[in-house]
Amino acid sequence: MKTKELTNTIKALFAGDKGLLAMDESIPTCNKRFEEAGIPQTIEYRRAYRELIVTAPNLGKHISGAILFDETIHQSTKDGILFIDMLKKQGIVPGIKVDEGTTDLAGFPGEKITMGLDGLKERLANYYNMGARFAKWRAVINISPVLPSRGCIEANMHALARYAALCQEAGIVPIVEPEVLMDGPHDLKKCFDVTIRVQHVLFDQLFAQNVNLKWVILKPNMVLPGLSNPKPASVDKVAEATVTCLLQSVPAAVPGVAFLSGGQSAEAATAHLNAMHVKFKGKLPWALTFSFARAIQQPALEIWKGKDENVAEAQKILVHRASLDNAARRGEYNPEMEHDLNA
Ligand code: 5MM
Repeated sequence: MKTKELTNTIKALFAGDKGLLAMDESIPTCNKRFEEAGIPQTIEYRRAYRELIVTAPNLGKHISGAILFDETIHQSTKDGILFIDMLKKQGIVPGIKVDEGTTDLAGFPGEKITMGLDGLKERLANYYNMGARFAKWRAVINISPVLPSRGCIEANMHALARYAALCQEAGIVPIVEPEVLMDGPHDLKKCFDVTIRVQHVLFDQLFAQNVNLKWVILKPNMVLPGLSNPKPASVDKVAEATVTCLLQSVPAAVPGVAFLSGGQSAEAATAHLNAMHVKFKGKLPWALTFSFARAIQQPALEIWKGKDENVAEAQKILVHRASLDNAARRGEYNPEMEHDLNA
């Protein structure tokens, strides 16, 4: 096993106050975001958008690793530089999403299973040769009055553990992402209960599959009330519930936790991460950072609108957003910093 390389990748990904940028939207998800922003949904617009991201000046000061999608990892800037090389130039470790999306889980109406284990060993070897040093696999868990089922949790966490074992064997650090979705009217306590249950099963499965936790990154949801719950939770309450949940389920051997944003606004995701650091400073056994997609990209995407003349401004917004998340990781974020583009 490439143990030294796995250790170096972990060190690079959690360096300083940096975090990860998830830019691994599949074609349908990227097209959906483009459609909402009035941007044409073509391969060239997707390439141009990813070029905007990887060439953003100073992105590497704030972002330690970027998760690419299969289409993106093969693409280049208009000057012919592979995105993966552009990221390396910025000092950003390239990563790759290797799951193949979700499908209905047979026997469990309303629940999903993530696909992609067939042929994964060979795909990982190819991605490693291309320069990817970490990977991501997302499992999706729904909450309803009767969900999630034990069958869904166990099947998905088993797949995550099989993926993680294959990654480590290939010299690639696995990000394991068990996402408990925000959809629904459930309250914060329900989200807490489901998230902790899912994570216990995940770590049990990782243990069963001989995955070494010192080379694993957990990408969890924050503990939040459902999107259609009329009672919002305060920033402090979310921070407290989320970290309490993690402290009760994530072994200290795990080097780092990097949150997904899950549909929160960029400001809310940053404020929640900040409150966790303020409240639990010096009390956490793992690094606690971000691996946001929408909460970093959305403001920039809305400025870009698919137009060349907006690229520089969109890049500025993108890098500023990442810098605010760095401040949150230090527990030094303040909403007033939102308006200071030089912060
Ligand atoms: C939950 O989605 C991940 C984090 O993104 P947010 O911060 O926006 O919640 C993200 O990495 C996601 O896995 C990718 O965008 C790919 O999603 P699809 O559905 O296209 O595979």
